[in-house]
Amino acid sequence: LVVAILFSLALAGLGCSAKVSNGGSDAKSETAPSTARMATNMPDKEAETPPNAEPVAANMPDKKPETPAGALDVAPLPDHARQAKKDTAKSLIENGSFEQWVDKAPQGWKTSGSGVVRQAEDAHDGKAAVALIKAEEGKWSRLEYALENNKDLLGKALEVAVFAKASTPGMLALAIEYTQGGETKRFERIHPGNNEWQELKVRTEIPADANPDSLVFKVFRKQNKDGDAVVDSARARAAD
Ligand SMILES: [Ca+2]
Repeated sequence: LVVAILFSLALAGLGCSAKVSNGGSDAKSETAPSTARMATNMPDKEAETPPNAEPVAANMPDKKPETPAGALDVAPLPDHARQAKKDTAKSLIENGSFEQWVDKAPQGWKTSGSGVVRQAEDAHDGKAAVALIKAEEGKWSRLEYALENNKDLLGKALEVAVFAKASTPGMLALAIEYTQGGETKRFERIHPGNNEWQELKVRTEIPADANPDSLVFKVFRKQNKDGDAVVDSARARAAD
């Protein structure tokens, strides 16, 4: 009897342990599928992410070309700010607005001959400007201002500027000229000829051994070109 009781207890013990082990394996098998579902969901989410990421990445190159254009739009602002500074600096040119006239030429200015300039009412500032008239065949019309007694400009940057309006491409130019060792150096800017007021600006380093009395601000109307050419607001200054 004792053996029978012990045997049945042992069987009961095995049954219990068998149940526990079954329960344990059931619990594991239940959690396993959900973990697997989680895992399968994860790749699905990741798969969705790249399509979303791609449009963003695709937008980036589209935006990049816009940025330089935006930068160009912004660029004039610092220029204007610098311009405001320049305007407060004293210009080396008197009567740069061409408001004062003596006989038939702007006071303080020289021309390449009589009749190559006339007073114009189409002014950029003030009430008057200078129109450069077409010269005789093969000759340029020239308006110039001598920047004399400016030894302190030697070895420094000089900046000259003028507002100009020209109706023909390649017709009107602004230049700085000086001589160095007997040789004439010229740096110029040419108006695009779109018949709109445009600032022409030339900046150059004046060599220390340049002839200090040779510095000249010049505006040229080139030969054999028809159309209108007007200049106003001439300035020259030692640049920073
Ligand atoms: Ca003027």
